[in-house]
Amino acid sequence: MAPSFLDGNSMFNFVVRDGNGVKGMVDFGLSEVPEQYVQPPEERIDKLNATAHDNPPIDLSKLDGPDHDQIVEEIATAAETLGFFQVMNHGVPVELLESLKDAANNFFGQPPEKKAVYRKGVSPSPSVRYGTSFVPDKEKALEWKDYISMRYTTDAEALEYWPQECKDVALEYLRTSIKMVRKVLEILIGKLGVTLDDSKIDGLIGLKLVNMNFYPTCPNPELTVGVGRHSDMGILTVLLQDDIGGLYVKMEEEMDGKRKGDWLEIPPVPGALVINVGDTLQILSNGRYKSAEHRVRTTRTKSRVSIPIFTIPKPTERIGPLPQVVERDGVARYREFIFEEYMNNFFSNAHDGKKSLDFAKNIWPA
Ligand SMILES: O=C(O)CCC(=O)C(=O)O
Repeated sequence: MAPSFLDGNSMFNFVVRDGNGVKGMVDFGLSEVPEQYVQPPEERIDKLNATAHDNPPIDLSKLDGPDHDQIVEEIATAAETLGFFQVMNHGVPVELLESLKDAANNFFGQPPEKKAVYRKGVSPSPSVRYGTSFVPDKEKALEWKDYISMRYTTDAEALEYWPQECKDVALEYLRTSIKMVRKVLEILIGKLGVTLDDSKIDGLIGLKLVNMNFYPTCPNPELTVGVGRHSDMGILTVLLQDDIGGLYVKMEEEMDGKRKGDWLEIPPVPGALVINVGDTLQILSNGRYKSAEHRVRTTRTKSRVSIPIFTIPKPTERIGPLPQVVERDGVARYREFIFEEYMNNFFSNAHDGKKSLDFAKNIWPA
């Protein structure tokens, strides 16, 4: 028998606690979204009022040729302005990108009980978590999204515990992407006039999460969000999106005739990957690189998948603006902290734009 989605408690229990996810609810056939998914007007996404970000992907293969310096400039400029850019010839095989989207669709296409085994508290490993929305217990309106999150520790652990439907491709995606992340990070740190040794870089991207997001079809896309406004907490995020579209980034500054506060859509480009700056890189650079506020809309007719890799510091890492940058800037815009504190704060609050960065703001800059 179909549960009552009109009753808030039974809907919440069915979707969140029992692990049926938004997909489980949609599969029963819904003509309108439950009230708990209706966003306040200021959070709704006006599809007709957004412009596409039409910059072509940056060709990373040119880093090895005569255009090296120009490509470095393009990467740094994108990180300093929008905090988002797309890349091609990134070293992740294009066939793997297709297999990843298939694997995500296969995983979420399974019956709810197959996914629910990975819920928090019952998952066979603390590094694998299936869930829905971001922090459902704290959100005023829920996000129209289910996800599986896989934290990398070792290959052996991943092969033992990550879901069968996606573990091989997810591991290969991580292996190939991480080389590119290192390269891009070294370029960005280098543009700050700083050199970090390998062990420091290892610490800054020591925690890696491969997530798969599934956005089921939605009867009221104009009232809901797939993911609410937020920035990512780590260093750099790599994102594979399918061809549905719906990822929007907020302009931090006026640029190329677009106004501060405007939302730009990052259009799907076959074979390309999206890269974005996270809060920690903004902090390390003392504010020069911008962690990008972004959000995702839902769609009426087709479900969407996206597959981000979040590169994040080790929880024990001491984070703060790089001393050489502070010396040059004459001011430290952020304070120092142990990364675990930042992470705990991030995961205990609902998405709220770039508010996560307030945790690190220096109240009295030196
Ligand atoms: O689905 C997307 O395009 C973005 C996903 C995202 O922002 C996230 O998982 O934090």
